[in-house]
Amino acid sequence: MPMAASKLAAVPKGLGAVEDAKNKPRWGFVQFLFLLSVVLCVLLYAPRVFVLAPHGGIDVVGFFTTPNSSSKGSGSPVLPQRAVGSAGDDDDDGGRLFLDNQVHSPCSSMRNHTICCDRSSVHTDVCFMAGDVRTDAASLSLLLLPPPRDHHQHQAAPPNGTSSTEEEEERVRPYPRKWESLIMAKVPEVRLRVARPEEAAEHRCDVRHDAPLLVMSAGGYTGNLFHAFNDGFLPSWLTVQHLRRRVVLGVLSYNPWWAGTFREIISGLSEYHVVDLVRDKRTHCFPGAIVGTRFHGVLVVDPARLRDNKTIVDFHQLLADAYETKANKAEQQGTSSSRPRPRPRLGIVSRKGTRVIENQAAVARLASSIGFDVDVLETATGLPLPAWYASVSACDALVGVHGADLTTFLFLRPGRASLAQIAPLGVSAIARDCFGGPAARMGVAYEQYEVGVEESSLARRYAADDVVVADPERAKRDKGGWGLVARVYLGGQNVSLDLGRFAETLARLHSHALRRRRW
Ligand SMILES: *[C@@H]1O[C@H](CO)[C@@H](O)[C@H](O)[C@H]1NC(C)=O
Ligand SMILES: *[C@@H]1O[C@H](CO)[C@@H](O)[C@H](O)[C@H]1NC(C)=O
Ligand SMILES: *[C@@H]1O[C@H](CO)[C@@H](O)[C@H](O)[C@H]1NC(C)=O
Ligand SMILES: *[C@@H]1O[C@H](CO)[C@@H](O)[C@H](O)[C@H]1NC(C)=O
Ligand SMILES: CC(=O)N[C@H]1CO[C@H](CO)[C@@H](O)[C@@H]1O
Repeated sequence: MPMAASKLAAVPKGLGAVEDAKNKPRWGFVQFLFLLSVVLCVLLYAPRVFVLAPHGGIDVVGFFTTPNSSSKGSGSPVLPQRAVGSAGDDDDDGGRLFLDNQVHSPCSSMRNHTICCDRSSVHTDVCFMAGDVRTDAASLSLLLLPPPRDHHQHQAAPPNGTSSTEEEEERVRPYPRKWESLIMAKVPEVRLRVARPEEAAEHRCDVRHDAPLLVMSAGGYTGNLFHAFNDGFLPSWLTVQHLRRRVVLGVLSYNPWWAGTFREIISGLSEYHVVDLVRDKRTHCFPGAIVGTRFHGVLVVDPARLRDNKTIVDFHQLLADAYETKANKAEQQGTSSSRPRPRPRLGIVSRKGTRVIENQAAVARLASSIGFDVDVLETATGLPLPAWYASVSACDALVGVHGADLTTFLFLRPGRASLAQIAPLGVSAIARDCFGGPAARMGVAYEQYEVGVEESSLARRYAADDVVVADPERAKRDKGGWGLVARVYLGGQNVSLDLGRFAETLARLHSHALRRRRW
């Protein structure tokens, strides 16, 4: 049910997080503002499935992936790869490892047989282990075994980041919402330490992997589509895309729902079977490990922070590669030659319960009269993601009221498609931050349709001079703050669009589609 509308019932959890933060004096004002803008996405997309109770008995679940699909230069069986620029010029035991793809990270030049943690981000902690890494399921630990004695030499600590000695243990909760203590408390803590040489005997490898491990969480708010991407897959991709699928996903809060719903994306990140780190009691051995994921902002990829300058368009390409079957590729090519030019296609994201477009049928007829083929995409039907991908990627334009389902803008074709987000009263800024900016950065033409008082169902409930409808910004400041947003603006508002005004938006989307079509 990934597309399901957010459930109001779960909202108080997110709210609690905000109010906690507000009452604690240790939070500075700037941090508070920052929290407001980001925490709101939690309010909006309060999860439908918090952490699914997994059905027992599954140790390791395999995903079929195409063999040999990742390009690989050398014949070396072992990743991490050496850093491209320095390969060969540093041929000793402590050659540079390329686990960390982030520029200016204290860990980007870490040496073999060390642990390095980058805790500099307010969003996330990420630790790296280079060398002989072994799992210890009983203590949810990763052990770094020291190198064989004849190679042993003193390893210099990397600049900045912390480097463990044998006495220290690093602890990480691998989920990029470090600032939000309520949800972080539900993410298991993974322990990392350097083992003593004699411990090797108690931790013999049951399963040897020739690719490094990424420890990530399938829990947190992942039951909700926005969070599945914003907190889960996009951060994971940021962290390991440079390894080109030669990375093993070690998953916490593993559950079959997650594995099934996101099967294709999981295969796009890794060519190996997923390891359920909590339930799989075997000792797995890796040539390195990354614990935790990077975070660049709400649905943001910052190319300047990645050594290979990747962008959100590259993430879109992962989705396209994951979901585009040969059949629908052929079909898309077929349209150009064999059929008459079709009308541009408009998808209307259709919610249930709240933030409903009450005159949706009239809007669909209007769009058709303007020249679109209209596809109404119902969000509450439990349609699998590949089917969503097929529908949305076929659209030249997408319209919908603000909500987690609009995360599917990631499926639109960059450089060609457009998105018009309908922002109900009181959620204009949230709409822009959560999807508007991200869509524009992906090369999707973006327009935000601000709902007027007369188009909002709140006009039926509040007098025209009531501050709730007359001045939502002031109402949020003066009356009930974010509780008001969750209860009234998000949870208690439908819209009925002014067809005259919305026609102008549709006309712009239509002419954009005509300008961008290839044939
Ligand atoms: C995959 O690679 C192996 C060795 O690199 C090779 O023997 C095998 O034929 C390849 N399989 C495919 C399907 O290309
Ligand atoms: C790191 O050390 C291990 C164990 O000594 C060795 O097998 C591996 O090749 C080293 N990795 C690199 C990239 O040098
Ligand atoms: C990334 O961008 C920087 C600065 O524009 C450039 O110097 C570098 O060559 C680029 N790297 C790659 C892999 O494209
Ligand atoms: C919004 O529309 C839905 C579906 O028609 C309805 O169930 C709900 O009560 C409406 N909400 C408001 C606040 O009018
Ligand atoms: C945060 C921090 O400690 N930054 C230091 C990282 O290392 C460089 C030099 O290696 C210092 O200049 C920074 O102050």
